[in-house]
Amino acid sequence: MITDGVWVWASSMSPLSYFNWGPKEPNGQTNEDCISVMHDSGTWYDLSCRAPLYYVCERKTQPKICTEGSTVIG
Ligand SMILES: [Ca+2]
Repeated sequence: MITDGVWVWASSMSPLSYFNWGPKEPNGQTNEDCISVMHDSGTWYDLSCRAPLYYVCERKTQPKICTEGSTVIG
């Protein structure tokens, strides 16, 4: 996070377009500027960037390829 309340990817500084905050998160105001993922629920929480953590990889989304007769639902 560079600006309070604006979450960005570290590599590109582009804003995140998806969030999966856990209950009562984010709650760190100016003290918790990084995001981690709960291993059991997959929900997110903000925390200090000084905490040693594993990293998350970015990847491009794959184009949705549908065969004839199928429907995209998500
Ligand atoms: Ca937090």
